[in-house]
Order: sequence, then C-alpha cells, then structure tokens
Amino acid sequence: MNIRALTRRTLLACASASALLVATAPTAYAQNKTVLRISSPAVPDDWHAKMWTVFKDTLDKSAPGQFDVQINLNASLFKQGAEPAAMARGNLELASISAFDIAKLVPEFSIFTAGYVIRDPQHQQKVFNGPIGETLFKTVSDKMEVTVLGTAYLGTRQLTLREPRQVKTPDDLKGLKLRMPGSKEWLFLGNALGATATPLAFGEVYLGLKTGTIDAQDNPLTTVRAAKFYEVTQQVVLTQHLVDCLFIAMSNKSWNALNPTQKQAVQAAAQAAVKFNNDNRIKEEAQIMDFFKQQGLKVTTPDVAAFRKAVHEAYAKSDLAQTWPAGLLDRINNTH
Ligand code: KDO
Repeated sequence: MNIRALTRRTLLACASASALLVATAPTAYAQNKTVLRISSPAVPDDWHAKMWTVFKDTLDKSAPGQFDVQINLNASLFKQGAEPAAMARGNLELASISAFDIAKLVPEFSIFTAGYVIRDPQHQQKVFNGPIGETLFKTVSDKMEVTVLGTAYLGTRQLTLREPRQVKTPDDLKGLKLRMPGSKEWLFLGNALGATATPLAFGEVYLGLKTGTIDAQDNPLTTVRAAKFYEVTQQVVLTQHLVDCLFIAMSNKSWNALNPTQKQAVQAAAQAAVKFNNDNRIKEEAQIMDFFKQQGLKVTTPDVAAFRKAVHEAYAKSDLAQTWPAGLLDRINNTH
C-alpha cells in the first residue's frame, strides 16, 4: 500500500471514529449543551419568575453540563401571549402559559378562564394533576405542540383601584375601566365582573394606573406587590374572582429531542420549580394584607356571593360555555 492510500485510510478511520464518538459521547462531554430558552412577562421579584432559577439550578445538579438554561423575564424575549406560537414554531423551548393562552387554540380550556370555578390552590392541583388534566393536556400537546410539565399556582386574582370606590356588587363596577390582558376570554371575565374591560399588556399596567388611562387592574396580590402596582392604586377589593395558574410548558420539538433520562430530569426540575412557587406564594398570600395596609391602601371585602352569582350567570349563557365538554364542570366541581 502506498503512503497516499495509507494516509487516506487513516483519515477515513479517524473520521468514522470521531463520528462514532460524537454520536455516542455522553452529552456531558459534548461541546454543545442543549439550550433551553425561557420567556416570561413576569417581573424578577415574582415567585413565578424566581421559580425558573430553581428549575435551572435543579437541572444543573441532576444533569451537569447538559443544559444551558437561559431565563428571559419582563417579556424581553417574546411579548406576553406570543410564547405558545413561538414554542410551536420551535423558536422557544419553555414558557409558563395561562389557561387563557391555551383557550385560544383549545376552546374547551376556557372553562378554566371562568371566574369562581377553581376553588383554591389545592383544588387546582387535584384537577390538573388528576384524570381531567391528563386528558386535556393530551389535547393541548396535539393541538399546540407543547408538553405541560406542571401547574404553578399564580395566586387568587383581586382588583386594585386607582381611586377609592364603594364596591359591594358588580353594579358598583359599572363604567370602571378595568385593565385585563388582551384576549377575548380575559375581556369576558372583566366584563362579567360588571366593569368595562380594557386590554393592555402586563408591562404597561403600572404606567396606565399612574396616568389614569385605566381605573383598575386585576392580579394576584403577590404580583401586585412584586410589580409595585400598590404604588399607583389606593384600594384592594377582595373579589377572589379567579384562582389562577400558569402551566410550565415545553415545545414538543425540544421535549421529543430529549433522551428518557433527560426527560426525567427536566420533569423533576419543573416539579421543583412548581413546589418552590406554590409554597412561597401560598405563604405570602396568607400574610400579604398587612403589607398593603402599611402602604396606606384600603382593603375592602365586597359581597363575594353576589359577584359569584353574576359571573356564573354570565358564563352560563356565553358562547365560551358552549365549548365546554358535557359534564366537565360537574367533574371539576366534584374533584376534592
Ligand atoms: C397579567 O397580565 O395580568 C398576568 O397576570 C396574566 C398571566 O397569565 C401572566 O401572563 C402574568 O400576567 C405574567 O406572568 C406577569 O406576572
């Protein structure tokens, strides 16, 4: 064999050996980590922003060197509500998405956008971690190309008002410009409460309240504190109209590219993030009223039964309720 042929053979052997190495090398030794980009409109101080650091730290420990988790808050990567489409296109790996985001593509999911359906955080976990969640998340995966990895309690939504007002029943909210996030399901909820719902992105709420382009907003009180909305509102009205949540979702493209061990690690990291968020938020919610009082806000309790009745009636005769599978509302109500 001449020297040229020998060199060619050696080169080929080296090339196939390194190809084999690349194909079989544990990801820990690979040059390229799997990049997991996360996008959220949350402010850094909110629990569902901090939970992503728990996700990252947990994953870095359980699968060292395999993932590069990149957390983007304040809607700096994708604007609020644009995350599901970005994940479906493969431009984003992870996000926390709401029932409202899902309802746009899976209409029956609007049952979870309705006020006064989920009773409390425990009820929420039971519904989504049981057979109801299992069936619905399968549909979500088929229609939205995302896999739900966990349900994080976002808190119980209340109203905060720019100017004090006597609020007992939905009639007392007549003419109030209530900011809601921008989708027809959100606006329906705001109007069902008796107010005039106005769409606005989360990032613009503080200024909207400050300048008076809106009169009120609705959010869990933990978020009202983290986003400093208490600085530009004078009253908290404890309507308790929505026990809200966010679903940790991963694009199917990224999820399906993981090996079984990695899937387990990512799932466990999502669970750790959910637990961190839920524990802290529930604890904070239980003691947060004092904070608002200290800040000089008036905290008032309306006739919640009157709000519940009006909201239930509005949904019962709505187009949204037409999409709810027969018996689902009863199954949710009967989940204990
Ligand atoms: C909001 O815009 O009021 C909302 O609370 C809606 C949620 O679905 C979620 O998008 C949340 O904002 C953001 O994560 C900011 O906290």
